[in-house]
Amino acid sequence: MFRRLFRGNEPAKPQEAEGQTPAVEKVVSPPIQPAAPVATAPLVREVAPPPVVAPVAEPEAVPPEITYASVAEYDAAMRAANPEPARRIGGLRRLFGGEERPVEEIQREERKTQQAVQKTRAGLFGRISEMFQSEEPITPELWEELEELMIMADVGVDTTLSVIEKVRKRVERDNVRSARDARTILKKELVRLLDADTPSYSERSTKPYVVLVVGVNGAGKTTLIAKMAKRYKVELGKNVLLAAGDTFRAAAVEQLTTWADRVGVAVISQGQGADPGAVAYDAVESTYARNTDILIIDTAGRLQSKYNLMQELQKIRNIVRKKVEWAPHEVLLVIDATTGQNGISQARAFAEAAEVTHLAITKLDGTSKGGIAFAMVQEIERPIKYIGTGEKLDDIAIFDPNAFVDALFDEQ
Ligand SMILES: Nc1nc2c(ncn2[C@@H]2O[C@H](COP(=O)(O)OP(=O)(O)OP(=O)(O)O)[C@@H](O)[C@H]2O)c(=O)[nH]1
Ligand SMILES: [Mg+2]
Repeated sequence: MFRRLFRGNEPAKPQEAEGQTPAVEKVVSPPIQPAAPVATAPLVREVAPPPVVAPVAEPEAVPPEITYASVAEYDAAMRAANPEPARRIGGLRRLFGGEERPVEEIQREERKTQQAVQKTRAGLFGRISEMFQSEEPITPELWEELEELMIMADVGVDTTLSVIEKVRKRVERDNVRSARDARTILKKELVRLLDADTPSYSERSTKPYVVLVVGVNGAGKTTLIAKMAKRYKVELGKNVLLAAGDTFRAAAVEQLTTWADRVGVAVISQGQGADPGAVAYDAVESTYARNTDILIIDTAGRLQSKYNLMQELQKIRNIVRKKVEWAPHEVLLVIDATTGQNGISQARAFAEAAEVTHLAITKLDGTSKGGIAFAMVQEIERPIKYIGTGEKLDDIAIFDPNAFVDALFDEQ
């Protein structure tokens, strides 16, 4: 935030624009606080450009003329000056993590969502959508059939019953006659099911933003990490670092490294059998030297017992938090949509072991039972952040409840 002092000589570097301390300073002395202000000179800056003494001496004593080039820059400086507390958000259509996203990005992801739920739409939800297009009056059979289809689509019995109950009540209260007129009410209730609160930090301005990825083996964690890395790097222009915290499975490190090479991001690893905590430590340490914006930590899906799992995830968490305030900012629980209701108890075990903040549902492209998304949010009480829409690097979409329900009902 003292960048203004240096103005005119040197354009703000990107990391400074984000309100971050320059990399060099971080490498040398992450734990050291800047020395007390030298009350003297307003002319702190060296004559020569090299930043030898630079950041230590520039504080508040100097004229408060703010020369930010733009509002965005000012915002970034303010954010840096006031590290943001955990925020709770939920249900905002165009916002995720409190951040607005470009319209093209949203549209692109809505198309991917459409594709991902193709099978679900062609099957169970397509049938529901058809039923609720009819101009015929609502009958008790309509509700029965809806119940059956939703349960078949993996929405889960309890969730299905409670949704139908709510829709029925609204329909009665508002004196809705035809199934077609009840369609909007049903869709609204379904969107509401996908709404859950979570502590949330800005992935665009928190640095480093640390993501811990957990979930049962084979759920699609490593693949999702590669997809996320690409999105962060290409779409958000972030400097991404991966940590190979799955030291349990033989080929896990190679798999992550291969993906990382393809995306063009760095990996911190120590090989199979290493202590995942040590890998996490190394990784967080090197975020300073590498000027990392986003650190994503892979973890093992398979551990001998829930106790081990809990120990291991807790350990990684503590190590990360010691180095970076509020980290991990995101604990992403990856769930394979094709495992259906069986996946729920596994997901629950992970949610208990790690303090999960968001869900990712993978392989939605491979199931006609996309209703699992509703069941998972209800069960884990966390929002879905990503969906996996295929096996390729670009097969990822930021989840949007409205877009998802629209896609299930074949509406855009
Ligand atoms: N169709 C489809 N396949 C996916 C998707 N995500 C992952 N896969 C596939 O699922 C398989 C397992 O993915 P991984 O990323 O290795 O899963 P993991 O959770 O890291 O597994 P472990 O490392 O064993 O714990 C791979 O064959 C992936 O290609 C998806 O969104 N759609
Ligand atoms: Mg893996």
